[in-house]
Amino acid sequence: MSLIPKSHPRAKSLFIREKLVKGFENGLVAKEGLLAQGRGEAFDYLLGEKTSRLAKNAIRAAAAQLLLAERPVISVNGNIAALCPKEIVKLSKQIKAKLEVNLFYANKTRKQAIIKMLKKSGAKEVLGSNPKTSTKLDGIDSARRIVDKNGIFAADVVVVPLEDGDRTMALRNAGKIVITFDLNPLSRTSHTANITIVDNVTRGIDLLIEECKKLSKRNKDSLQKIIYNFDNKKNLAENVIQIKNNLTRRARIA
Ligand code: PTJ
Repeated sequence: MSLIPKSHPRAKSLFIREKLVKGFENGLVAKEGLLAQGRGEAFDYLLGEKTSRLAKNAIRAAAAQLLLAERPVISVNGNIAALCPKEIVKLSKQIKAKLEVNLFYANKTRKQAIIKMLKKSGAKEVLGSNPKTSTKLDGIDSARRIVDKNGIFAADVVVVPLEDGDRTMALRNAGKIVITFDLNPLSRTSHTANITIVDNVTRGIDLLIEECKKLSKRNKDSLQKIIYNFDNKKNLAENVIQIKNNLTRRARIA
C-alpha cells in the first residue's frame, strides 16, 4: 500500500515517483532511470506541472505525423515501461505502430521484463530481443545502436520518449522522422528531434492518443498542413520563455 496520502499537496508528483521506484524494484528501470526522472521532475516544476498550450501544439503535430507514417515504431525504454505501459500499447494500436524495446543501459533480463510488462498491458508483439533480426544503426556507439531490421531500422517515423541525443541524431541521419517527449527544452534530444513534446509523458501520452483518434478522419493534405505549421525550434524557445516567465512571477510574489 502507498505511504503517500492523497491529500498531500505534491501527491501527483510523488505517485509518479512511486511508479518509477516500483518499476526499479520489479527490474524494469535502470538505476540511472531514477536520476533521469529527477531531472524531468525539476523541469516539470519550472514549467508549472501542467500540459501547456505549447505542448498541445506539439502533440497535434506529432499526431498528424504519426497518422501520415507508413512504418511507425515506438521505442520503449525502462522508464516508459514503468510509467505508462498501457498507454504506450494503446497508442501503438491506435496508429498501428510496432513496439520495440531499445535500452541505453542494455541488459537482457531487464529487456525481457519490459517485454513481459508490455505484453501484460495488451501488446501482441514486441520487437527488440531477437538476435536473428537485429542490426546496427550507424553513427552511434551506445547499446541503443542495436535495432530490429523490421522495426526501428525500417521505420519512417520513430517515437523515442525520454531519449538521449546520440540516438536521436543517428535516427535523423538515417532519414527518420523523430518524435520525442522531453521535459527539458534545452536537451540535445529536444533540439535534434523533428517534434518535441515538452510535457511529462504521464500527462501527454493520453492527449496524444486522443489527438490521433481525433485527427484520424482528416485527409493527407490537412495533416500535412498541421505539420507544416509546426516549428519545433520556435516551440522550444517559447518553452524556455515560459520557464523564465514562471520564475519571474515566482520571484515577484516570494
Ligand atoms: O531504460 P534505458 O536503459 O534505456 O535508460 C533510460 C534513461 C531514461 C535512463 C536514459 O535514456 C537516459 O539516461 O536518459 P537521459 O539522457 O537522462 O534523458 C532523459 C530526458 O527525459 C531528460 O531530458 C529528462 O528531463 C526527461 N524526462 C525525465 N522524466 C520525464 C522526462 N520527460 C518527460 N516525461 C518524464 N516523466
